Amino acid sequence: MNSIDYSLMFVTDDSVTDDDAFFKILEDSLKGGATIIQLREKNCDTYTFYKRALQSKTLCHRYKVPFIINDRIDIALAVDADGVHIGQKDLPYSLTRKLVGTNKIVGLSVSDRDQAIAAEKLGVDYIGISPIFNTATKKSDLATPLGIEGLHIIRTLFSKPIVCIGGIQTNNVANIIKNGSNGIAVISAISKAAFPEKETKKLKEIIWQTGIRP
Ligand code: TZP
Ligand code: MG
Repeated sequence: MNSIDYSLMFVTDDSVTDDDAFFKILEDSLKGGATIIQLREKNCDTYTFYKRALQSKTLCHRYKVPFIINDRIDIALAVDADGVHIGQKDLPYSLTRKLVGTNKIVGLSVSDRDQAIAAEKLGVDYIGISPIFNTATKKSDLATPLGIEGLHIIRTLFSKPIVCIGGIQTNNVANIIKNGSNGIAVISAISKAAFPEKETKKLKEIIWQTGIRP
């Protein structure tokens, strides 16, 4: 999929179990200018995931924002999402691509240089540097943070868009963008903000000021 704006990805917060609160935050992020949405659910049953995916996709498309699904290719196919984001322990990229077809976005998390080299060879649409900084949001299976130094190295190895995730807030966005990332992916910066729409606008303004102009 071409010409996707990866500059501000909001990854939904699965700790928000109340649907009204969940969709209010999602819509606030869209009003604030999130450029792509990733639905991430680690704990709910398939039916609940599917229902959230359907409603989220409708909302995202109302704002003309692409909508992708974390991990679950079956759910992405079921709701005809715009793509999927997979990790190193999900179905392999080649199989994922075969299942979703050539017109969907497929992003892959990478946690070290070898994974970035492999992602370049595979031709994934974008990579998520995971994590760039430490975070309390993802408690299990979190690799060592790559930091700005790791971002520098990976930038030389991967030619397509890079999105960093983990511990990103308004105070460290500019540094990430200046050092070669094409965007940021955040959960708590938006979902835990007192005013998610306002916070999204702040993040967007910093990204804009730092130089990403889609
Ligand atoms: N993958 C790596 S870090 C992370 C995920 C899903 C959590 C990011 O959450 P936050 O709140 O933006 O640090
Ligand atoms: Mg995964």
